[in-house]
Amino acid sequence: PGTIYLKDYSAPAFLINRTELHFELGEEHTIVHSRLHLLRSPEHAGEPPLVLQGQELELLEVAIDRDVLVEDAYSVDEDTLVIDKLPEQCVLSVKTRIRPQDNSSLEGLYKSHTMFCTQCEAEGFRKITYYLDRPDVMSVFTVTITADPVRYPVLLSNGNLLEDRTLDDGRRQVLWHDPFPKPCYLFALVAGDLECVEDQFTTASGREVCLRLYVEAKDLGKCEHAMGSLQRSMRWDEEVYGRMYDLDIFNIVAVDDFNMGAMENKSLNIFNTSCVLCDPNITTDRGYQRVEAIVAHEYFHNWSGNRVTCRDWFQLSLKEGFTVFRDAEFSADVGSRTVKRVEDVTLLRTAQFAEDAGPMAHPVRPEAYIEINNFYTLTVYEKGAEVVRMIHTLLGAEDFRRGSDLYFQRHDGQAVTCEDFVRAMEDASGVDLGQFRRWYSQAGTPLLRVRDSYDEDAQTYVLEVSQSCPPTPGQPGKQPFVIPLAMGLLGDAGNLPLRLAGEEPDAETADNTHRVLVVDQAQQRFEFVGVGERPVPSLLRGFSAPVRLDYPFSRVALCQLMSRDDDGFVRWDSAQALATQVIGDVQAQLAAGEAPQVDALLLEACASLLEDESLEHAMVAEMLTLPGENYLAELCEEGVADVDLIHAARAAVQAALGVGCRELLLRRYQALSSARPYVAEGDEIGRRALRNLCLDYLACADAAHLDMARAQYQAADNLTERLAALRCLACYGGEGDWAAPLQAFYEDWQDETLAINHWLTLQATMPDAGVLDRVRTLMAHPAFDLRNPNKVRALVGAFAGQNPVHFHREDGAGYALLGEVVEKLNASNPQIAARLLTPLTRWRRYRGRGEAMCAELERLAALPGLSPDVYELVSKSLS
Ligand code: B3K
Ligand code: ZN
Repeated sequence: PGTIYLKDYSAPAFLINRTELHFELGEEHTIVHSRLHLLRSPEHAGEPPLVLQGQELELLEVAIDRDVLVEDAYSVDEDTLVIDKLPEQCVLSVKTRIRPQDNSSLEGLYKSHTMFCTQCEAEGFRKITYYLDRPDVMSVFTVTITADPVRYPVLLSNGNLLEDRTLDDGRRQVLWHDPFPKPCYLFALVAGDLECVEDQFTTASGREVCLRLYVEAKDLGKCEHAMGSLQRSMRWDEEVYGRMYDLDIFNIVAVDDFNMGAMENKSLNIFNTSCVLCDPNITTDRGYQRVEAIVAHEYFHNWSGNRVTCRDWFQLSLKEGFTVFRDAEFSADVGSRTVKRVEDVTLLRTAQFAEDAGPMAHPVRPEAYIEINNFYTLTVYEKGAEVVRMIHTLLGAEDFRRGSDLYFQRHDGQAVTCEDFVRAMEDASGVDLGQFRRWYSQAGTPLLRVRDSYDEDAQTYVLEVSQSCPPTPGQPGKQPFVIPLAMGLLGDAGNLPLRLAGEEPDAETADNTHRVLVVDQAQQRFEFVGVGERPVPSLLRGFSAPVRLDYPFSRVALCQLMSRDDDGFVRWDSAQALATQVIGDVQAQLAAGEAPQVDALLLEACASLLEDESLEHAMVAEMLTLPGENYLAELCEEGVADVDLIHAARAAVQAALGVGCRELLLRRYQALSSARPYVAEGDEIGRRALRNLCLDYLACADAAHLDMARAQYQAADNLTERLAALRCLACYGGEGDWAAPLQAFYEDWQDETLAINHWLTLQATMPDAGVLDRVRTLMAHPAFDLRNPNKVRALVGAFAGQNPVHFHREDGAGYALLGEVVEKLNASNPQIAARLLTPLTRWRRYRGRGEAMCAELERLAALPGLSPDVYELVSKSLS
């Protein structure tokens, strides 16, 4: 497979003003008839040939302006249809036959159970018909669908329904028209036996929008939360970004077999059922929040993605980074801002930092790819969102909004670049983002080293800040980034006023206890004056930049920040840092064969958190949650992470805290119980999170507390409490404790595939020695299906990603299991195969495991018929 480079971009030689598609949906095959209204681009001199992309298509007929072409007037191969000597303007008709029922890649037009649906981003449209399958070709689509009315009572596409009639042969035909020009990746079609929930939304301009959520009849009762989320997002985008919805209809369709979370097709979003359906018995609290965030994310794409789209796929973060930032702010506004930030930073530091330090590291705007599907990454999405957040921080909310208004106004209806976005921000604010642009072109996580000194006589406090960034593939050296460093200084009685040397002391700075230092050189010095006492620095407040911070915090300082800093994120982060240090102590003790000794400071800190009734429950739960094993591994140097030691040390610390805080945990657990029926809203979610965390500590500390878990399981009226209880039994009990409840859970919920997926994950992430065999057994269970990505992720993905001790078994059996599944999926669903493979790409991290991990990668590399998706990951990991 070849590499595609950003530097090779050239504008399309043809435009497609209008696209007419006609689908004859059938049980054996589907006929697609397209009429493309082509125009040679005025910018292109000469008579370039028309090169259309197409894959797995059976070409039946080609015609130009109604003249059917003879076979030597065009050429076809596996990937293209090439036509020479086209007139400057013409209508090209192409008839193809496709087989959606055999399409297991879940890209293009395919079948999920009995329904037809599409997924075109990034390059799935070429599996539907020959086309200029690139995002900078925008066209007005008109779509007719004919189908059996009994099997497919619902027939949907983008835009407005213009016609609906029964043909002479009894088939039904509908006609959809989308007035907004769009790239083909936003095209969608759905045909199935679905029911819908309907509601409405009135835009600020008075437009009445009909909102419909299409699901299988059995799921009609699970739509309320998504519908409410949609309405909240529509309102939020009007209020915060001034963006209004632009059609009279907005549809969401839920599909069981889907490669990712959801897709923002114009006015016809298609969702993985797991990201839209909600019910207390099948959805966790986290799940409710995830649904709200994803519904918002896809809705927000209507402007950041659809009205203004990407010129090419290297610009993917233009729509994804911006939209993730938008959905994160939405979640922060409708829920708890600090908790949302903590969750996002945890993901970023655990998984994106690992990506940025591994063989697939790439800039937010990549420069080369083999398979674009491999670049829907945490870097493009999450780090891309951090880059937009930094622009927001540097410009301030008002200028950022001006920049966003200018961007939408300037580029409405266009396919543009990250550069266009940054320029709009600059033009609207007057802030020079020249050097800031390096965040788009340089890969790797910068390291921010901070050292300080205090001069009591001079009353000055100096921060010496230096930045560096490790080499990444193809980028040995890096230039300094622009790093907004939000900070404050904590004194004995609270935050100190901040004044830099050279600044006038005035009334305004007197109560200025928070500021953003702009770090833009390799080394920099910030001198604060009038500092009356040696402060504890509160650094990187709100995680103001996606960097690793290196400052030698004492444990006492961490405890102060934890209990008293103004910034909720810093309070949480200090708790994490303290726990990380203590787990590090225990690792060293265990490695030396000594008994673990848990620093009393951590115990005291946890105890005071448990005693503090004034703190938000969710926040206490976050602060008491020990850093995860993957994060701890991520903090290690290459070749050093020892999964067994990390696991043992973390577990020992958790048990010690459970023992040490037993009374407080018990008291809090009881006090947090509630007789009220389940609601998935903020305070209640926080209450359950903290209560479940208390239970987890108690059960970890002493198996006698498993009775509480059993009681909780029995009493629970929701999945969140049921799963937390089951997890305690499964992690801290023996087979006698978990076997029967696991079986009972299956019997109770076997008809709810989304609940059963949690059941699969739980069993794949258990710590017992039998887990690998259990995963194998479950792969043959009726609840599993290799064709369904949710199930693959729930079982195999969870085992490889969330059970480090057993995935990294010394005998290599974990790697072999993953390799086998990747090999199977390589043929049927390459996108999922490549995703699943990710844990193996981290082979440089782990002590004593690199060789075995590489051996599995090499075995895969040598397989015949490797998809470009898997080939790219395997070859880049090994190089
Ligand atoms: N834009 C889609 C992702 C498409 C992934 C294609 N491999 C969903 C989203 O980010 O909103
Ligand atoms: Zn997106």
